[in-house]
Amino acid sequence: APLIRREDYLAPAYWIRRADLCFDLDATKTIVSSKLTIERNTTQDVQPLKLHGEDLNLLRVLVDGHSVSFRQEGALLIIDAPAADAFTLEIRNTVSPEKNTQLSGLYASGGGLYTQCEAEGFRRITFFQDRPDVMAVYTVTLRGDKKKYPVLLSNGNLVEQGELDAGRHYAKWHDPFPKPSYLFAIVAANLVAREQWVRTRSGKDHLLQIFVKRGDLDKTEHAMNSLIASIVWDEARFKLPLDLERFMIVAVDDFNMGAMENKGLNLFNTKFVLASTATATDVDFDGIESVVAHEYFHNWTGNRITCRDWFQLSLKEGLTVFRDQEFSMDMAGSASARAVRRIGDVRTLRERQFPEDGGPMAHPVRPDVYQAIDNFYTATVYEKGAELVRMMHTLVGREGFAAGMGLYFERHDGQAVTCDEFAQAMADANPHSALAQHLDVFKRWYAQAGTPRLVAHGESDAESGRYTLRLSQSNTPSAGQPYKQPNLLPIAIGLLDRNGQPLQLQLEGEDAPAGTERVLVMTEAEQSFTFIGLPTADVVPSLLRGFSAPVLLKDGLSDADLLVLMAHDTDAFNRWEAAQRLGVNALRAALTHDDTPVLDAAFVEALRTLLRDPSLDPAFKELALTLPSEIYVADLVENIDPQRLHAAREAMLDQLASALQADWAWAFEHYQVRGGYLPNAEQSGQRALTNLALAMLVRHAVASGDNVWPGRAYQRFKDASNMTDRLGAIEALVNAHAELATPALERMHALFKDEALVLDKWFALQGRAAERGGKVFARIKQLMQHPDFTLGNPNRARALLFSLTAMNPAAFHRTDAAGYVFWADRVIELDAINPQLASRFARGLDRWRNLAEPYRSAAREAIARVAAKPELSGDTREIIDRALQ
Ligand code: HT7
Ligand code: ZN
Repeated sequence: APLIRREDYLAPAYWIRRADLCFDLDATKTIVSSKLTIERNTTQDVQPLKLHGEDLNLLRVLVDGHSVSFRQEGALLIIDAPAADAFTLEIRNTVSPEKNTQLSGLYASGGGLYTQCEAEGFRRITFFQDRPDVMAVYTVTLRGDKKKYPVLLSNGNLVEQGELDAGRHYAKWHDPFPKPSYLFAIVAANLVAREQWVRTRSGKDHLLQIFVKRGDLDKTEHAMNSLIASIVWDEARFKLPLDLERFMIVAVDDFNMGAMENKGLNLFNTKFVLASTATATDVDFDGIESVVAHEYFHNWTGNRITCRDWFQLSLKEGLTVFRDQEFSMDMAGSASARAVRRIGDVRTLRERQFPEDGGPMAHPVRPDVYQAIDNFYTATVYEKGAELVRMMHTLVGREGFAAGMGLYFERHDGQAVTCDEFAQAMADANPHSALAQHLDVFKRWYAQAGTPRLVAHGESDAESGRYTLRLSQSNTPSAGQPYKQPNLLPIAIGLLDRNGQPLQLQLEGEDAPAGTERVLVMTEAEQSFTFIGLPTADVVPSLLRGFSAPVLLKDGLSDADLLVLMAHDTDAFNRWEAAQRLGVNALRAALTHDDTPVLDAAFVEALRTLLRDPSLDPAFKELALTLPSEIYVADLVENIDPQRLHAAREAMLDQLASALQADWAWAFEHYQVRGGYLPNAEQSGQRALTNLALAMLVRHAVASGDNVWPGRAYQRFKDASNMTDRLGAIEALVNAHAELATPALERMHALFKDEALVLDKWFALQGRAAERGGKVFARIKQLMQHPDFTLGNPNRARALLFSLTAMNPAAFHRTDAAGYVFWADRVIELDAINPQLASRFARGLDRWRNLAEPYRSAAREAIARVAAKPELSGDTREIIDRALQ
C-alpha cells in the first residue's frame, strides 16, 4: 500500500454540501441510493472528481439526472469531466452486510444492521470523498422489514416515519450539523430503549435514549447515569451544552473498538454499556463511566470541531481523553481518589505507550506518514496526546485552560482543523504563560516520537543553604528522526528533609519562598535551578509530581531516599511511585544476579506500615502494594528474559504473601464492604484491596499446603453478591493454581453461559492466569476449541488471545517458541476475517528486538513467516513490515 504523508495534504477538489441517502435494508443485499450536492473548490484548477469506494457493487451514476462517463481505478470512482461548478451526483450501489466480517462499513450483528465509519468505513457503504475535511448535511431514509428491524435510526432528528408495503416500514432522519462522513451512522435492529428527558441550563429539554437488546434494559442504568453526569459536567466545567434534541446510544455485540461518537447516535461495544451488580466488576462500571463520557465529550471536541486530516487525530482523541480523565477524577471526589485515577492513567501510559514509543510502531502524536490509518488509533495518539493536553493545562492553569478552550471554539466551531490551531488558541488565550513564550518548543511534543529521558542530579551546600538541581534531557533516535530537539518539560517538584518534612521553596533571585511545591519549566537540553534558604543539606527531591511530564526520569535516588518519599511525600502519586521504584530496583537486581530474588526487609516493612496506615485509602494501598507489572519492567530493561522476570516477580509475591500474612488477613477482614453494592470510588477501593489480600492469602496457603484460604475463596466465589468479589475470588484460586480453581471455573461457566460479557471474563481470566510450567498456555490452546469461542466476535477474540499476548508474557514468551508459532497462526487466521483486529493482535510481538535469546530469534522467525503470506491485508502488512524493518 502507498505511504500517505502529512506534508502532501491538499484541500479537496470538490465540496460535498448535502448528502441525501436512501437505504433499502437487507442483510444479504442492501441497496444504497445516494444524491450528493457538490460544489467545485474554485480555489483550485478544474480536476476530475474522485470518490472512494471499497467492496461496493456499483449500479448507476448520474450527474444532474443524466448519465455521465466515469471509470473505476482501484478503489476510486473517477468522473473526469463533471458538468459544472455545482451539480448533483446520483449513485446507486449495493453492499452485503452479512459478508462484512471486518465490521467496518455496514455490517450485520445478531440479526441487526449497524455501521462503523471511522476512519474510512463510509467508503464501504457508498462512493464518497471519504475524508474528514469534507463536511455535508445528511438526510437519510431507511426502509426495511418491520419485524426484523423495528428500530430504524440515523444521526440527527427523526422527521418522518410510516408504513410501506410487504411488511416494511421507513424512517427519515435529518442531521442539521454539517459533518464528516466518519461520523455518519445507521442502525436497523430489534432493540428496546431506556429513555430519559433532561433539561440543560438554557432550559431546553433533550431526549436521551440507550438502545439495547430486549432483556438487557435492566443493565443500562449506570450508562444512563454516566451520560447525564457527562452532560452536566461539560456544561459546568467548559460551558459546552448538549446541542441536539435527541442523543442516542446503541449497544452492539460485535464491535472493533470501545465505542464511536457518531453525531447524536453513538454506537457502543456492549462491554461499555451493560452493567449489573451480578455481571459487571468495578472496573467495568468505571470503564462505562469513562467511555460514555469520552464519546459524549467528542460531540464538541471531535464533532463540532473536527480533524482536517487523519494525521491530526490526536486533536480530537488526545483532547477528549484528557477531558474524560478529568471527568473521572472529578467524579471520584477526594484528592486521594483523584490521585488513584492519575496513577491508573499513568500505569496505562507506561505499560502501553512507552513500549510503543520504543518499538517499531513509534510515531509522533501527530504522525507524519502512515499506510493504514486504522493502525494509528494508538496509545501515542490517545494517551500521550492526552499528556500533551495535560501539560498545557499545567502550564496555563485551570482557568487559563478554560479560556483557551473558549477561544478554540470561538475561532473554529464548525471547522476541520489541525493540532496547531488548538495549541495556538491555548497560547493566545494565555499570552503571559510559559506555553505562549515557548510555543515552538512545546510543539515539538507533537512532532517528535520517543519518550524523552530526564536526568536529575541534586547538590546541596550546607553552608550556604543552597540546593542546585541540574537537569538534562535527551531523546533517542526513532524512524526518520535521527536527531531530537529538547522538549518543554513542566516539572512539578517538592523538596523534603530526611524526616520527610516538606521544605519551603525559594529559587535564587526570588524575594521570598513561594510554598512547598512548584512547577519548573525546562526548555533546553541542560538547565539548573538553585533553591536557597534551605535549613538542611540533607534534601530528598520529589520530582515530576503527579507525573507532570511523560518522560523517563533518572534522578539517582537511593533506596533510602525512596523509602522517605514512600512514607512521607505529600504528593500521593510520588508516594506510590517510590514504592514502584523500590519494586523495580529489586526486580532489576534479581535479573542481574543469580541469587534467590528477594525484597529487602526495609521495603517489606514499609509496605506493611503503608498497609496498616489508617490515614490512607484502601484504593491507594492496593496500588502501592501491587508490585510493578512484568510488562512495565520488561520495557525498562534491555535484553529481557520474560521467564526469569516472571520467576523473580512470583518469588517476590510469595515473599510478600508470607511476610505480611497476618496483615493481609487483617486487611481482608477490615476492608470488607458492609452494606449494599455501590460502584463508587470508596467501595471499589475496599473491594480492590480485599481481593488483593485474598489473592495473597490463597497464594501463601497453596504454597504451604493449607486448605483454609482456598476454601474460603471458593465459598466467597460461590456466595458473592457482586461480580467484583466473585471474580476476585476465582482469580485468586486460578492464579495460585489451587485445586478448587477447576470446580470454580466449571461453576462460573454454568452460571453465566448466557451472559456473553461474563463469558468474556471467563476466557480472559484464564488467558491472563499466572503461568506455571506451561499449563496456562496449554489451557489457552485448548480453549480455542471451546464451543463458546469464536474469532468472529472481537470481544471474545480479545478475551483469550490478547490476554495471552498483551497481558501474559510468561505464557507467551516460551523457550520452545510455541507461543510465537501460535501467534503467527492466529494473525494469519484473524487477518482473513477482520484485518483491524488482526493488525492489533499482530502488535503482540512489537518489542521482539528487546528480548534476550532464544526468544528474539524465534520471534523474528515467526514474524517473517507472517510476512511471507502474500495475501495479508494492508493493515496487518504495515505492522509486520515495520516490525521487521
Ligand atoms: N473515535 C472512535 C474511534 C473508533 C474506531 C477507529 C477505527 C476503527 C474502529 C473504530 N471504532 C471507533 C472511538 C473513540 O476514540 O472515541
Ligand atoms: Zn475518542
